[in-house]
Amino acid sequence: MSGSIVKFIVGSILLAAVCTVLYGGIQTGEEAIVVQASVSDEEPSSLGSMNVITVSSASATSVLHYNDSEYNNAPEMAVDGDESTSWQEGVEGQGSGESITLNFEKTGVKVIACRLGNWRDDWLYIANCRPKTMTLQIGSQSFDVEFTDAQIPHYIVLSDAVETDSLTFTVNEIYAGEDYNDCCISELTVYAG
Ligand SMILES: [Ca+2]
Repeated sequence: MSGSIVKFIVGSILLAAVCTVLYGGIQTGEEAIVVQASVSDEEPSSLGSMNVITVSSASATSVLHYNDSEYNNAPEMAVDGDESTSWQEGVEGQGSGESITLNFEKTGVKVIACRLGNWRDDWLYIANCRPKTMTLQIGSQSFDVEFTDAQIPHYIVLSDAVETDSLTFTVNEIYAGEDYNDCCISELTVYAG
C-alpha cells in the first residue's frame, strides 16, 4: 500500500470522526428546547387575548368521598369553572404525593391559573390544606413551582407554549389546614398561547 493511500484512508477516518462529533453536537443542541416556568400573583397582561383550553377529562390519585351528595370532591370539580367546588384528595395525611391530571385536545399551553385550596368560603380556605409547592409535569418537562398562601389566582407562566394534550400536578408541600387534613384545589384554568 502506498503512502498516499494510507494518508487518504487515515484522513477519511479522521474526517468522519470530526463530522460525527459535530453532527452529534448540533443534534443535541436542537433537542434541548428549554422552557422556563415562573409563578406570578399578578395576572399576565396577555391573558385577555388567550383562549381557555376546554378540559375533556380529569383524574386524580385519590378523592375524598363524603356521604353528603352536596359535596362532590371529584377531580372534575377543579375544572368546572366554579370557584366554590374543589378536588379534595382522600388519603391519610395532608395530601403530599397526590396528583391530578387534566386531559384536553393537543394544543400549546402557555399559562395555568391555579386557585388553590377550598374557596367555598373564607373559613373553609383556612380550615383545609392548600398546596404550597407542586410539581407540574407537562410535555417532556417537569417544573417545581411554589405558591404564596394568598386566596388569589396564582399564574404559572411558561416561557414558550408547550404542545401537549395533558398535564399533571403533584402536591409536594402544603400550608396546613386549621381543622382538616384534606388538600384542595378549587380551580385550574389552562390557557393556550
Ligand atoms: Ca371548581
